Amino acid sequence: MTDGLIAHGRLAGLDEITGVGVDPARGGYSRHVWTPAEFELREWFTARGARLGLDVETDRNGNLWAWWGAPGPDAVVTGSHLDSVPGGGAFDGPLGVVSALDAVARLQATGFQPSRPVAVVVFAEEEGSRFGVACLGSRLLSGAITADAARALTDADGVTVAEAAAAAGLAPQHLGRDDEALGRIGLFIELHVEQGRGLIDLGSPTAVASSILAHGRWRLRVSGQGNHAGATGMRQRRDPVVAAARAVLAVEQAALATDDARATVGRLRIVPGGTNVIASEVDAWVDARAATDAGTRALVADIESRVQEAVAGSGCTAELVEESWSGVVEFDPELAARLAGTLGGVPLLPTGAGHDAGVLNGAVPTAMVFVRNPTGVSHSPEEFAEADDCVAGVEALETLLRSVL
Ligand code: HGY
Ligand code: MN
Ligand code: MN
Ligand code: MN
Repeated sequence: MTDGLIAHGRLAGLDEITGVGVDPARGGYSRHVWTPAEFELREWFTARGARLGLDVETDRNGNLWAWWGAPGPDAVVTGSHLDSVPGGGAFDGPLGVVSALDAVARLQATGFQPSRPVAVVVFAEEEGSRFGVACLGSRLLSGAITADAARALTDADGVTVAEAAAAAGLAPQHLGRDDEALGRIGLFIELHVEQGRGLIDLGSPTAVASSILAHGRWRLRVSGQGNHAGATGMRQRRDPVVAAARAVLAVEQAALATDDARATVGRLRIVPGGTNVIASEVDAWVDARAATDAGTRALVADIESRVQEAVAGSGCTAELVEESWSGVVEFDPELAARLAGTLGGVPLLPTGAGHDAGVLNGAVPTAMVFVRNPTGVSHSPEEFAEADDCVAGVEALETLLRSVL
């Protein structure tokens, strides 16, 4: 039964937001927390929830909760996020939110009466694209980041989380661990588009998550001497862009030398950034991931020493500072196996991508469902999921909700 689920060849909910946050310069979507595009998505979510008779509330950390029935303890919560990376795809985040709403709609359409409270959740700033720390909303909710640390984070324009939260109508002094909201979650199930090739290789439209790589973000600051591009001879320079280029190669070499490790520099900031100006400073952000916490720490230590070696003799200095950390996540194997069994024996699949479900895993029972991505590409406009697979995801979520409600 796909009635009403599909519009223009994709899930109707995704179709409704297809024009929101389009980024013509980068391609894809840029939907960053508490920006006009993201506010529009929040309004869309509230209206769509209202169409299903759900009461939508915003918690003190800016996460949205759409309640089917009265909010209460031991709730079954499902959902994901609506924000994106810069120039991201249409599915990472929104697929889980739309599928959750569709699964609730299908339960309602059959007259199903849940035995426990049900909520669809939208977590704020999952990508950390504006303030640098991924899963900020779920970290604040669960206390995985302190309120003080979160309030002080800044965006590229120097706006703090405290300022942006206040502008969004939140009380910045009330950001932080939310025992009331956390205490209501009896089970959280996040559906997400798969971000690699796992389900292509397995030949399955869906899977249940088994684990997430350890990962974190570090800021590498390379400092040199700003100067004139024409008046400064090549041997008189302390050019941090050249030193940073060598440092980026060192990051790659460290990851290549570690089994199953990944290290990425996807963002650079050159100060002051003029064509005829030798820069004074470069920030390069390093995303590093590996199979274990110790392996990831060792990878970062190796990156640090290779970077120092790479910049030695350049007249520049380099400093690596941790901005966020997520330890390896092992989802409850019994719960994962039970849910996979409920879905008729779908595979269990590890992932290298971080999720709010990973942050919440230590605090509440948590599971994830992945939907096949035929491109194997994510954090890019090429990210995709076939309509049939999206419907299979909604059906899987509906089946899981029925089995626990
Ligand atoms: O960066 C990540 O792993 C995730 O997609 N937020
Ligand atoms: Mn993502
Ligand atoms: Mn995501
Ligand atoms: Mn001049």
